[in-house]
Amino acid sequence: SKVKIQSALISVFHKDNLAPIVKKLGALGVQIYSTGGTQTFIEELGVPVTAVEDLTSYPSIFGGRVKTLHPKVFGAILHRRDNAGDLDQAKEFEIPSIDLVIVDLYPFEATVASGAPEQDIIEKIDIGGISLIRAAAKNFKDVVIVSSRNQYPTLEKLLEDKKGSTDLSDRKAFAAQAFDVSSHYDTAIFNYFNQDEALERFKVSETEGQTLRYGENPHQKGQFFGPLDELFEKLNGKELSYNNLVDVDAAVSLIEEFSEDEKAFAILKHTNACGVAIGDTVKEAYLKAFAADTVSAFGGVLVSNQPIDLVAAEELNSLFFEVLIAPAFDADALELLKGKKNRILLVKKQPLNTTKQFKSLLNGVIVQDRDLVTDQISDFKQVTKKATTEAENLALAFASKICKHTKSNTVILAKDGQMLSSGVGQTSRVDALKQAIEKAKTFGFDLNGAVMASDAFFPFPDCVEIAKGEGIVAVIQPGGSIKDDLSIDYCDKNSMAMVFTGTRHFKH
Ligand code: 93A
Repeated sequence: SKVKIQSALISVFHKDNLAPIVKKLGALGVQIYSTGGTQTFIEELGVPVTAVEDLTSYPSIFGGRVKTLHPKVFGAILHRRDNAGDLDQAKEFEIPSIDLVIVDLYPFEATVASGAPEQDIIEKIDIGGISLIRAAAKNFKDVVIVSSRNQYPTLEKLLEDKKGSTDLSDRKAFAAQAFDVSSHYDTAIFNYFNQDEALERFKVSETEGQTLRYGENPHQKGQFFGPLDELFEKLNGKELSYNNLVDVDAAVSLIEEFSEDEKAFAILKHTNACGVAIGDTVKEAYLKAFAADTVSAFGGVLVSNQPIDLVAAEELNSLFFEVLIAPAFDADALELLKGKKNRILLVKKQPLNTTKQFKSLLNGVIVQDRDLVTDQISDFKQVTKKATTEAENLALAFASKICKHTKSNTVILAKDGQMLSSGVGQTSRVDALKQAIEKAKTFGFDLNGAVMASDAFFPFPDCVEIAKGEGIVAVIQPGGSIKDDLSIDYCDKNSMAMVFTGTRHFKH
């Protein structure tokens, strides 16, 4: 079952890294057939090559759509070398043998990703190349199929080690990869054609949506469906991107937790707050929010529930941020902030009054009620011997509001009206707490007298133990673990106070 490569068909879109292989084949005396651009490339290397047109006695037609699609080419690949009937027919129709096929397909996926128009994308559906791959892989008993540039190093080594001879196991391994390449290629084409159907499933049409510059990443297309103009007036800045919209939603949802008599300010990155504070003025609230994480704030989405005045704007102006949302901007503040033309300034005109949330997953959608529960001090259930003080209650209620809008698992550390730090999106509650402690220290906070909020119950007493070690005095959590008692006992023995809310605020 050894096959000595005596002839090859090479048809590749990308010519890079092909030269060493062509030279090796040339040196081994392999007869090379090739298509248009590849043929020119091989000729330029000074290696003898036969045009596939000379084999088929047919030119490349229809703008290259039909180049290799011909019985002489496919017969040369597909006839069974150990079948007398096949060999007779090959002779009768003057069909040679091709023992090696090297193909690099038209770059369909890259063309889709580039945002090219439909006609260009359709032209990049490779027909001849994919057929050559399938044919050669089917006949792996007699033919070697190299179906991607990634396989050049393997082929090179084979040519070197075995001097053009191949074993059945080599050819079968190449065939397996060939079907991997062809199935991946066809899946990409299917996905492209299935886009409309996917939209239909969600009852939206691409023409109705607002086209975004791109989706979450530049290679993803994106659209927004919704009444953006009803919610916001844009006073300045570039167009809102997909990620901006996601962050603006998170920012607005968080700030709506605060009543108008609390001057609140929040800074968000990737939907999580890296700073939240209430202050006597907007400027003070901003500075307290910024202090919690002066590094993450760079490029953030900022939000306040107060009009932005000039003194606040003067502070804000020195920060590079993407978006600032507020109920109003004083004229002088606006003029200053408009100094940077990309900076997005949004006036929030009305509350988010939807009560439902949608998320696409598993080819479907899940719908749920929005989490509209804000933990109220009047509902706190004191579970420890030591009761929380009034000041602690305010800090706990404040921290709990942030918890609710932060990716799970989360732990928020706060003091007075300032978030000191957060642990965000961790796979364990202990990790969330450890991250929060580490961050608070990085930004120079003393956790003595601080409070801790957790979005879900403590399954073990480890969190309160660690918190105690840092000087945390009061804790808010929903409660409901079968081991609640362990956390409560620990607090009782260590003069910590804890309240239960009965409401979990997971955010996945
Ligand atoms: O348009 S095609 O589907 N029709 C064909 O018959 C055909 N044969 C090879 N595209 C075809 N190819 C592809 O042409 C190969 O897969 C390769 O990507 C490309 C190489 O063209 P050239 O050698 O002219 O640069």
